[in-house]
Amino acid sequence: MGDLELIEKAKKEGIELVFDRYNKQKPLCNFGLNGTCCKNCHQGPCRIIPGKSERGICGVNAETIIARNLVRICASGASSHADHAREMLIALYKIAEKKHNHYSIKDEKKLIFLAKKLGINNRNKEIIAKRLVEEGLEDFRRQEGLYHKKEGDYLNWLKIRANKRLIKKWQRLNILPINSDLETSHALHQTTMGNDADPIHLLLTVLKLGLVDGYSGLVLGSDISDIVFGVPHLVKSTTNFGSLREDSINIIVHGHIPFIGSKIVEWSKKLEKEANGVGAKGINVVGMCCTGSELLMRQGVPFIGHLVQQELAIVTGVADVVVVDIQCIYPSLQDIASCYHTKLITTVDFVRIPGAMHIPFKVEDADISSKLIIREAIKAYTKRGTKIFIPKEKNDVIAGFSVESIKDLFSKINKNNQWQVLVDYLKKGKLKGVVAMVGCTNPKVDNSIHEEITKLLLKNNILVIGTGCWSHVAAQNGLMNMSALKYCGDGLREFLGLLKEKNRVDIPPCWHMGSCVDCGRIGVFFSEISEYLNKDLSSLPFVVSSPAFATEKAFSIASYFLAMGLNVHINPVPPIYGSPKISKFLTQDLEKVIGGRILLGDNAKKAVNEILKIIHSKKLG
Ligand code: BF8
Ligand code: SF4
Repeated sequence: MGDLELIEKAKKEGIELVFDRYNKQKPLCNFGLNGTCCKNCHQGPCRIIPGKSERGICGVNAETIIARNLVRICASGASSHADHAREMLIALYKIAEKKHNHYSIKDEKKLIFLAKKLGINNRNKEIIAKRLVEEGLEDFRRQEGLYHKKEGDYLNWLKIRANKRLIKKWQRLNILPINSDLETSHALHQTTMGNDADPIHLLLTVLKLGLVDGYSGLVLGSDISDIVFGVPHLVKSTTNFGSLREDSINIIVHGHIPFIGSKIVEWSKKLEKEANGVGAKGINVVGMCCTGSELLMRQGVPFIGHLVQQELAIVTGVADVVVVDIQCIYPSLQDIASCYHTKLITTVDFVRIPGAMHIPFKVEDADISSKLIIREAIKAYTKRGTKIFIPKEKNDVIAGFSVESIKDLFSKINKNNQWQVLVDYLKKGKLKGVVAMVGCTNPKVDNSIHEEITKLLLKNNILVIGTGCWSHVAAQNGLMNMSALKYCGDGLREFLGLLKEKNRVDIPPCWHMGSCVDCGRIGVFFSEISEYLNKDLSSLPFVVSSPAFATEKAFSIASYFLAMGLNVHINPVPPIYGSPKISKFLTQDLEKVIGGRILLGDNAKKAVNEILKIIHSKKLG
């Protein structure tokens, strides 16, 4: 797919890549891999060595260390998503204040839909938006329920977006979060030296943090971004490095929040003449990682690479600007950019990279910063070197499968009960289940595992939906266009054919639901079906797989799905192996507590076997 040629090119040019650094780190530390190291205080750091040092200096054992570490991973992941969502809320407030006209409320329908759920009634959309923001921000500051727990003292977004059956279950387990910031800070406190030493109690906190991640991060983030940028609908574009253009100025937008990217797309058209003035044919904006998905599904922008490909994009020699906001940005980008003409630009105050240019980006002066960034790209283009190689491969992609657009597709078959369309196919057994593919790529893993699992699922008549870096791998391998129908079993092909016929649009077998934050859409998708059927989510043939998870965020997303009662395949093995008790609890016993558990499987066949076992045990009808 061109990656190998680019890796070869980097080698020739003396450029160190993530894969080289991974090799230098080998062998990776076993204590870290097994979860049995603790540096939560300075009596240590401590490591658990069976038969030698079974306890840390404070007396804590392997189970507790592992459980505490998982809590900290989830607190970090959840706070990243919650910060993202808060950023969206603040931006919406500024937009509603109308003190600037850089952005507007694009999707009034979604605004009203959410406002109604929150009990907000007004005729003025700006007033509605501000009140909606206040309700969202309440999930970051509510203190009620701390001392005197009352009914309903938990996240507003969970109240309006979660499945009612699940809320009751979470209430029974006492894991309903009061407010996002409080829960993540509480989790850090809970896991300091001399605090919670009960591993099961700590693992329940992992589930609670999954709910924080889900409702004050993922679902909230996607909902607000829909209000500002519009609910995604089916859209066509391209993927792979072949979407870069030698004759044009290439701007790679990388990170997670769609504000910068959407403005750069807009201004790239307006400033085209300036680009022509330096001999470029035009300005080609492409997306990397989750920003790639955000821009793809709403503006049809090509998305060109996932986590471990970000450096390769610069190695092509045609990346004029790489502009980044938050999360999953390798600091090595600057080292590589400095070997070419590429300008790396950071935009968020708390994400700085030494050597990179910093152009602060605020929604209230988005146009100014966007123009500055584009003009930097125009300047950089004039300094392009000759070390250029753009892999030719380029695949078509169909994206934009929001819950709303999926229901629209179904409504052409059953106007009033949209979910019945999917349910009928599941009941008839023509579709065996739905699997959500999520998460990252990882240099530790052969990332073709994404593609292999996906193809096996399609062959087994499983509808595949998904987000994040999985979507890049799937799209780059042609699984998000019509050519992938050849991988589908007969039942799945019939289902997709029916949707195509009734809607008169191409429906590929893998449904791109968006960026990682859009895992919230997956949660809403599953929740709505479970509510429609009035059945526990854990009784339905739905599974989640994260075959190459890399980040803390990916683990907190997994906790969100686990808390919903879903079975979640996670690879590589999360840091749990240092305790047989914890491993057994998470991979077996958790099912009795919440309905789902962690599935392991380090290759596609093993993973799919595990997934199919679950799916076949949960037949509908
Ligand atoms: O949030 S899938 S490597 S890019 S964490 Fe990061 Fe993982 Fe990619 Fe987006 Ni998600
Ligand atoms: Fe060691 Fe306990 Fe301190 Fe952890 S909290 S570093 S196990 S003494």
